Amino acid sequence: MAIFLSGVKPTGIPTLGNYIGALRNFVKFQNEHKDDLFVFFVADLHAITTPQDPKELKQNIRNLVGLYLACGLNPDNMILFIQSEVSEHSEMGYVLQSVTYMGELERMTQYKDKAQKQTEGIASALFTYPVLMAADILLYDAEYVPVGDDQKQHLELTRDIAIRFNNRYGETFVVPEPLIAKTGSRIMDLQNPNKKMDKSADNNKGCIFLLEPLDSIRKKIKSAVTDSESIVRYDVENKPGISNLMTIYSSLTNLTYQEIEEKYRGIGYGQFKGDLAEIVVDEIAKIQNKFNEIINSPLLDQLLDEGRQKASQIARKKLCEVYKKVGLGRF
Ligand code: AQP
Repeated sequence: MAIFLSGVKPTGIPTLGNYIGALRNFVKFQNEHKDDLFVFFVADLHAITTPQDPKELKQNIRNLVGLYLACGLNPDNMILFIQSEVSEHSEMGYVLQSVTYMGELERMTQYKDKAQKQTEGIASALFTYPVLMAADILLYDAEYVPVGDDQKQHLELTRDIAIRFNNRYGETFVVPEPLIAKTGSRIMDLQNPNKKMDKSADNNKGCIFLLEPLDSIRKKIKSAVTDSESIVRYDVENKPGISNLMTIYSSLTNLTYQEIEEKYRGIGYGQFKGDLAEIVVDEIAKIQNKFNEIINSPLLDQLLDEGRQKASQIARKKLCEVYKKVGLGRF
């Protein structure tokens, strides 16, 4: 049985980028690998690496759990939990800091990007974030980690940490593989197609949120930045706006870029954007309907309680093995 693992930070309402780059793939992999185990969590400890309003954070955690299920995750072969409820994550993170070098963390591009945006000082947790992420993964012996393209560098560091630990203390960790989709692994902001669509972006106009009113979604897609050529053609370098919209189109319809180009040959951007708006709205409306059905159901807490228990059991065993190998305590 293989183990797949991934998480999402509750720093806001997940975006269409999170959906296409991550959540949707979780569901796809789960459907394709019914005999394997899927470990999914709400990465709330990661969320507080940048300032969060406590009330909003609480609400975002709940909403994210609802969205995980509304997007189609199947409780049958899944362990679903909230990261901060399984204390082994922080404990393992600390041990792994002892085999991670400052230079490695200084090279992380996400740290550099996010650090620049902090106006009231940079939390040291933002710097050590990738080590906690390594702990999240290595605690469960996860073989596969489905993520968007922006997490690739963190995954590489996780692999390096696992290999270094194994070399120093003996075979302990499974070295995980990232699973990054060929299309849609980096959905860009609709107003600034050179920047990733971020759920905590300063300007929301270029971001589509999964719980946003459908009309607002239509408007955002119709006013997405494109170019003056008015030819639907995939060319990231010269036409980043339309190429990003084509990526969204392709991800949600499975049409290739060539098929989309043929379909819209001789037709302007207006028709293309109108069609895309309806495709996105159809997909998100289904998620919102399901979300509204389940968000107040006791099933959520039931799943989270069970998830916490199962996750703790696996994580505690791994943590004890690590403490023993490192020589800590009386193990
Ligand atoms: N724009 C994106 N396109 C494709 N995939 C994306 N992911 C995030 N943004 C895009 C993938 O979603 C998963 C969960 O991400 P996360 O919330 O844990 O952290 P993030 O990568 O930092 O995402 P955000 O939305 O940009 O959050 P904020 O604004 O809070 O920093 C990951 O697999 C990620 O790759």
